[in-house]
Amino acid sequence: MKTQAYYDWAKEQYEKIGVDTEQAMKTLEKIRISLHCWQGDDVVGFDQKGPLTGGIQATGNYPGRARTPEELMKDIDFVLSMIPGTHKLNLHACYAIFNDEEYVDRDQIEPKHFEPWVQFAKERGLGLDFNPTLFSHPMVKDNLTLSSPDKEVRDFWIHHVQACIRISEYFAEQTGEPCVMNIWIPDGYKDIPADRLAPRKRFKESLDQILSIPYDRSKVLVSLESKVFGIGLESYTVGSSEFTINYASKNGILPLMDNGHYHPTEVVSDKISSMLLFFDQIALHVTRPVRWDSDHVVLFDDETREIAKEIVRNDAIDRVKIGLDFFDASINRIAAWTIGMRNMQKALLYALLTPNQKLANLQDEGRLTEVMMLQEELKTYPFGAVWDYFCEKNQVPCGETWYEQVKTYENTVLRKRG
Ligand code: RNT
Ligand code: ZN
Repeated sequence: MKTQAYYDWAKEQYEKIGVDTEQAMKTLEKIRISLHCWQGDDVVGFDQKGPLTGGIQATGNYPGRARTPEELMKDIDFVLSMIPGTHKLNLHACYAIFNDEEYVDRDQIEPKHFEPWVQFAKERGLGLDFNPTLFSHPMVKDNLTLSSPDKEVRDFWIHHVQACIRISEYFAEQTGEPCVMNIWIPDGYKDIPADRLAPRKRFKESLDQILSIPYDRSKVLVSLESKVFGIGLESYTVGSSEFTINYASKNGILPLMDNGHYHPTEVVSDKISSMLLFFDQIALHVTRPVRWDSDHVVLFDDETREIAKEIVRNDAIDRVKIGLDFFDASINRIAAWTIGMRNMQKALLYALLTPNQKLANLQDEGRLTEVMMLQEELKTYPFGAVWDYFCEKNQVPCGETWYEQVKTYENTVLRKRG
């Protein structure tokens, strides 16, 4: 068989440089990536009808946006059928599922409002991650939530995030796997603020109050995501990088780095090693910023590969919680999800097929010409043959063959949606 023959040859090539392709695939099979539910419906959710706010934007109006939980679940199922391995599903609080009579506001949500998602996850062996939704809601006043000067606003959101901790704990209990619960707030100012300290102080106090409720820290891994700016929030964000790293470090929670949330020439790949020296566990949102925090689909590009290398060669696969965070409404959403997820896996496989120890030794011996030479030669190694074999082994489509199925799905399912 073609794939097998190519693989056998590729295996030999990698063996010559001391790389065990079998071991690489075994390791990759176990890496669970958190698939973000929000690519399927342009971050709208089911608990409100308003626009997406909070300084984030999904652009495009490609047909087929999932409008109901049933549609979103059907789409996710289809995506999962094209992705090797078993993963985690990342939900946002705004994806609560209400029967008409039982609608409650975000400060009142309970595990029961996510019961269909828990069933969905359990039936498929998926883990669950969670996010409080502090945007697209009337209680976001003047672009502020947990840092608002208005106590009523702060309290509403404190109760929301506390409710989310209880839901996350329920997810962990039901799935038997820890739930990463990521807090991101949109809070900030469009123009130069008069006071940078007070909002951050209020945010800090809100977080203290949130984390003061009892919960099992081995089940709920609370993370805090930083950001440098948002649309309409260009001059100042309350949850800056320094704020979140310091807060996470002092309070035993995880810092979360989104690679769209830094200045344009700053790269998350260079930050991971430093963070690993000071935190047991860290979390990532892998995305692709094009000129700004645009949340384009993740590609098999230099930075994604470099991020993957940092996770793999620092022996940090169990310590780095990988989640995807992009939302492109301008192309087929199923394809967007599939491309991004497969690319994250390809990047990890690429890292696993790198003779990392050999390269590190060359660096330590000062043989930097060889480091460059080998890193460049590796780029044309038969990586694709191993990836195809991995897909075949995991009974998912090889190469571009999956796209035919997506086209059929688009014609028979997506284009029928209003
Ligand atoms: C926004 C953050 C945040 C969101 C999701 C929907 O800039 O990246 O993670 O994208 O929570
Ligand atoms: Zn993010």
